[in-house]
Amino acid sequence: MLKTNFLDVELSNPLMNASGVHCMTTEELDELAGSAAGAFVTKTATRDYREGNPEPRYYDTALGSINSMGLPNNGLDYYLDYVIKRQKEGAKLQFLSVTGMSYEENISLLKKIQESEYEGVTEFNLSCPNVPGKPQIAYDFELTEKLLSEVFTFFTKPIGVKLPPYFDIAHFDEMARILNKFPLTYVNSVNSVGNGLYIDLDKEQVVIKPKGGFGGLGGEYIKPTALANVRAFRERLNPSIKIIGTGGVINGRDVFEHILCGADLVQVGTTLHKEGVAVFSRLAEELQEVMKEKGYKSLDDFRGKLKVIE
Ligand code: RRO
Repeated sequence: MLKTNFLDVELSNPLMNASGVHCMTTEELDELAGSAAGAFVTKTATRDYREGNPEPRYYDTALGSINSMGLPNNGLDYYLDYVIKRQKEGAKLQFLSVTGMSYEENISLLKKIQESEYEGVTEFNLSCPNVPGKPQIAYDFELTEKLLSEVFTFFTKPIGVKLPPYFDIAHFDEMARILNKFPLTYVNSVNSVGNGLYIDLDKEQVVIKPKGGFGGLGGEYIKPTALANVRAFRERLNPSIKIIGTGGVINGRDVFEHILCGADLVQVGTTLHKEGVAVFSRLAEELQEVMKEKGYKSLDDFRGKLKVIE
């Protein structure tokens, strides 16, 4: 009932982790691979190991989460070795997330992947909100176009981009116009809503240490923004570009809504962090329940079929 195809690989369901959550170490990745998730993505890797920002740097709130991890990761080689090893063991579809600390690093990371044995998907993260002094790439439209133009002179493997949320119709139009120029496998909307501020009222204090408490928001706060981005890009992107919907998935109805807006796959961040990998079987069951109630037999029966009021 929940089966779905991505790059001609049949997945048991459309659920994945969102990059950053439960995917930093091979132990965590093994747990994802052994979970009910249809696929998984690795923590965004830079060229070198990074310690990340000082702790506390992730905080669960009643309605979601705020984080300023600052790209802690074990370096590209660690994750590339992991996915290549699994590929040799027969893994069919994996997602490797990367971002560079500079323009040149972005190019060299992707060249390394291109030249490697890795045959899976690359998720190019253009939207980390938490590295002090480094603006989110995809809020700079000119830079995004220049970077992707160079990437596609040499990169021929499947690749998608992870985008930040946009909040203006003109920005949906302009980013979609740029993305439609390239043979992207998919677009993933959205990364966390950047630079929110959560306050502990008793202490009259912020809850995370980096950047004076500013951090990316996830969870319930961001579902309407995530759905708007999925819907807006589905309406604007070439049909060949798939969409991964990320943001505000707490239950099976949220997964249904992402798919109704046009998502091919749906990622879970904050709720995975709160519940662990058992979240995937719960969400799969809940999604099936919603579909049963509505009389839908497959995801294609309702994907992208959101109605508007005429
Ligand atoms: O590591 C992080 O601080 C982080 C990243 Br790279 C990202 O893309 N999104 C996010 O919320 N945190």
